[in-house]
Amino acid sequence: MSEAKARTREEDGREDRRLRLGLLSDVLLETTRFFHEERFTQLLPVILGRSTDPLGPDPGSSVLKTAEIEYLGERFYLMNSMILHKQIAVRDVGRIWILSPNVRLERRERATSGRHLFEFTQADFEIPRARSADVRDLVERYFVHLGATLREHPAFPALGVEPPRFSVPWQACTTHELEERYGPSWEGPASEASDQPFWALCHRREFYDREDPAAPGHFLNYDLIYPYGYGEALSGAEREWEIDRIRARITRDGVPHAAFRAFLEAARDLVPSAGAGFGIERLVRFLVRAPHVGDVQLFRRVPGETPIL
Ligand code: ASN
Repeated sequence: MSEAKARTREEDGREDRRLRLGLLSDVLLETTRFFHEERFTQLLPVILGRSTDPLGPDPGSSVLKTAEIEYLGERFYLMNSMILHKQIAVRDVGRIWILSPNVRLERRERATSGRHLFEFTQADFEIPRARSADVRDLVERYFVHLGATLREHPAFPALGVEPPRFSVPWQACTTHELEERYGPSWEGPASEASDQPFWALCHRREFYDREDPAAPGHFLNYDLIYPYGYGEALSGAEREWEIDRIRARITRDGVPHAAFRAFLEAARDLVPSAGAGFGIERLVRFLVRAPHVGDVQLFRRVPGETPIL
């Protein structure tokens, strides 16, 4: 290949990235507008916490460890997610949302999944006294809002992709039904087989997702899965909010109590709530059909890749 052609391809890559980042910027604007119109209070994110999301047990999780630092004699964890802070915030403030930077030290092998990053931003929200169906309805309205407001965005024709058309309500299946149909690694094939996002209900997961008191062994949580093989978009749940149930779940999960001491102290009078979080980069990757989620970041954070800065 001649040098001129190589340069052109690099310039094309740069132009694609500029277009994707332009769309991402408008996704942030429309997300902010939506949550504001839905009467959520936006909080600023927390980056260092005395407790953070254990990200497990979850068969889908592949983090090597939780990053931590020592500062003035105190141990702080880098935020895996703000779920524990959200439970305090929903008690103290009410309906809240946050654009929350998360650090997840994913295994090197995750580089090729197309959708894992060691640093990303999620839109994370929580609603007092909400139930699973309320959150799923809100998320569907959010996607319809995005589809309507971004339909004419110039990035779509410039990148040669169709703007998304969302038709709601979306199908909801339990993970048990999905496993029966597609096997234990159902997410990829089920996503490939769909042309609209769909809900996957009832995952056995972290202690903060509520186990159905009427049906132990069943969980009042939900994932949203993108179609066309783009995989997980969002995860959320009704929450465990009674301190004794939280303690029992932490013990059952075998995660170290010491890492949650600060949370257990702060979590004495929680309120029932439900919420969810979705990755902004995964959302934009899906909208523009980018090969890798790192393609929508200016400073790529792909496991095992050395970032330019
Ligand atoms: N944000 C998710 C939730 O609300 C938790 C996570 O990111 N692990 O359930």
